[in-house]
Amino acid sequence: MKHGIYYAYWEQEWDGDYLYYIKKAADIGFDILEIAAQHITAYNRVQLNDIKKCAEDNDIILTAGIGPAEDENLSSADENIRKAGRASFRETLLNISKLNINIIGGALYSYWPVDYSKPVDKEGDRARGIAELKVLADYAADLGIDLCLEVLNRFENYILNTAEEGLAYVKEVGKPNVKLMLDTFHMNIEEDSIGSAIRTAGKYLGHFHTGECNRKVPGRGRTPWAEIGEALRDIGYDRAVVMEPFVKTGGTVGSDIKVWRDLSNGATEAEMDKAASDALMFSRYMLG
Ligand SMILES: [Mn+2]
Repeated sequence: MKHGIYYAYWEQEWDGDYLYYIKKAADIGFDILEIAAQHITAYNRVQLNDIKKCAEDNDIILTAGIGPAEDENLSSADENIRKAGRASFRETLLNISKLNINIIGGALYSYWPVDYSKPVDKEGDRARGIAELKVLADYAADLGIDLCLEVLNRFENYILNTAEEGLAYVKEVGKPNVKLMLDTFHMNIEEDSIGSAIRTAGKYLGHFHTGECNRKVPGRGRTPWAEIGEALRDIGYDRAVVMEPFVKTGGTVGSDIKVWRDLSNGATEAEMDKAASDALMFSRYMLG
């Protein structure tokens, strides 16, 4: 099991100086840094190579997260939007492959954050997303990338809210590199039992996010970490565990994540680093 952290813990925008965060993650002792895939398409060959080399030099594995834009939604009823989604995903996957990234997770089957002022067509979106992902999966497989479909809570998406729904979807896509992704924050809202949800995912679990119920770092809340660790050991999970804390207000990150109060107690960057370090030790102990 490898442990990581999502760079946006320290950032207010869905982009950042990844060279800086790779070094920081390595200094703290993480194995993995997860980055946002959205802006990777804007990076030139030199920038991509610098990030790849920095990760290698610091013994950091990179993974990617994505919340697709509404106008690039693979499940949209609008053929032009699906077409834009296909093109965008192919470019993104090609670029992350240049960073040796082989895991991308998130709401790949939809868009994020969802605009609930619009009508919801769960069945239609589900069917269109499955058809698109069957094709995209083969493209990703050629690049050595696993597509990990994140189950989200009802306030953020409507297609996959539980591990059971996620598993059925992944099985319908039916591609070995399309896997399920769970996140303790979302499971806390939707699942009857977090342990059972992890066991439901079983061998289909391809990526795992952690965080407390209010998105503080693991170990500072009431999430059932012992139950989660037991379930992960039961299914023999040996892939990435990436903590995804959000504790600061402001910027697009604060707004998209709905952080309306400072959950860090006014922490300085050094104190944020220390909290991440404590959470890493806690996670290795509880989940490994
Ligand atoms: Mn997540």
